[in-house]
Amino acid sequence: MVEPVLVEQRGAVLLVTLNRPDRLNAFTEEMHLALRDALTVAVDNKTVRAVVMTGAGRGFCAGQDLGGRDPRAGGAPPDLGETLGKFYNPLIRQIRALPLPVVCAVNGVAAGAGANVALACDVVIAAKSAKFIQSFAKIGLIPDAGGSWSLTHLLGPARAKALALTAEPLSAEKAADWGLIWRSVEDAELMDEAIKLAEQMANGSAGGMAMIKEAMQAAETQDMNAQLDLERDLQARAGASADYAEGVLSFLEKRAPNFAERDTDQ
Ligand code: T3D
Repeated sequence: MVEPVLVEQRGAVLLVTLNRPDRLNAFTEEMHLALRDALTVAVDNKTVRAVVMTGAGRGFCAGQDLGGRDPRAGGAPPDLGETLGKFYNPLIRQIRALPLPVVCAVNGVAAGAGANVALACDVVIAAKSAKFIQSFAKIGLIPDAGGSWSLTHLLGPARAKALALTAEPLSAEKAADWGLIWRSVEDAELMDEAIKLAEQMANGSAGGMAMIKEAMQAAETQDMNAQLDLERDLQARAGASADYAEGVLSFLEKRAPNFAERDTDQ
């Protein structure tokens, strides 16, 4: 059987590849479960300090596999609320709760829920040939997998609504110009750049990275007062850590820091 998700550890980076290239890596139940397992491995294996997610073949992910949604098969319409509740929502929550940086290397078209899974990752880097498409309007659906939230927060309502209502493809370069993603790079450089970024973060303090992610995500919804309190609490924890002492010492001694291994609670 062909594995729907490939997992390879490269040093401290876990490379997770959606692997249904003939369907542009569209999601099936099996692929959801395999991806869930891969991300669980990333948390459980303390030698992993960053994740890179990408797609096999010419696409990143075309969202839900519509082959399994053929109305000609007859019967009652599928309960899409159930699919979201069982698979997409837990996936988006899992990515955001991961105490590790997740880099998404968007290697080609990212459509429907595929686009929004990419946008849920911490740092999104895309090949210049890649496109982001909120395909939902073409089939009578609404942006899911967190898309209505991510687009609105990252772009503001004007651009978010237009992308959702028109389903117009957004090029990687424009996505970067608009602040939807971190940056776009030449196709041939994508994986090297994504791995380099992940290694850079993997070489940082694991506890620090987890707390940065927590703080930045909290800022998406909290007001300034609440955020100031959170910064105080997280910084108190960070300041008491061995990694902070090592970071300062390495600066003073003009050498690279040697940060601790990931704790069992990270
Ligand atoms: O549970 C639920 O259903 C709720 C959750 C919903 C979440 C969603 O994601 S709904 C949105 C689903 N996705 C889409 O509507 C996108 C459908 N795909 C496309 O519009 C186009 O394929 C693309 C714009 C993504 C790419 O176009 P293009 O011209 O580069 O490629 P293509 O020729 O259309 O696709 C290549 C093959 O992949 C093709 O198969 P073939 O003809 O070679 O045998 C195509 O049918 C297949 N494919 C692409 N997307 C899907 C797919 N097969 C199944 N499901 C897909 N989503």
